[in-house]
Amino acid sequence: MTTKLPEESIKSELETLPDWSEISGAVQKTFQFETFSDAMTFVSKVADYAEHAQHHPEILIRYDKVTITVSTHDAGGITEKDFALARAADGFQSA
Ligand code: H2B
Repeated sequence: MTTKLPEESIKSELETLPDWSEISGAVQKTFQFETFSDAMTFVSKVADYAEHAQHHPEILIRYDKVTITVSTHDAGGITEKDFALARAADGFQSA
């Protein structure tokens, strides 16, 4: 069972994740791409990860920008699963 992280753990995790921030009980980042097609390739990778991990973020696509927002509904807050998804998404951007 994944448990909700205390605020100090969230803060220290965020220090390791450039441009991710805590907003309304979730973690969020907006990724910028050169083209809509690049943005959609990224979204597809995040979707594959989400299905594999059974952990699903909110995904907002605005042409060449993608905003990922994620919290753990089952735990009622931010958990290690959200940071694992954040790290994976950062990896997909540079892939
Ligand atoms: N995604 C997110 N973001 N939070 C959850 O708590 C969650 C999920 N729970 N995806 C998963 C699905 C759970 O309902 C299933 C049974 O694994």
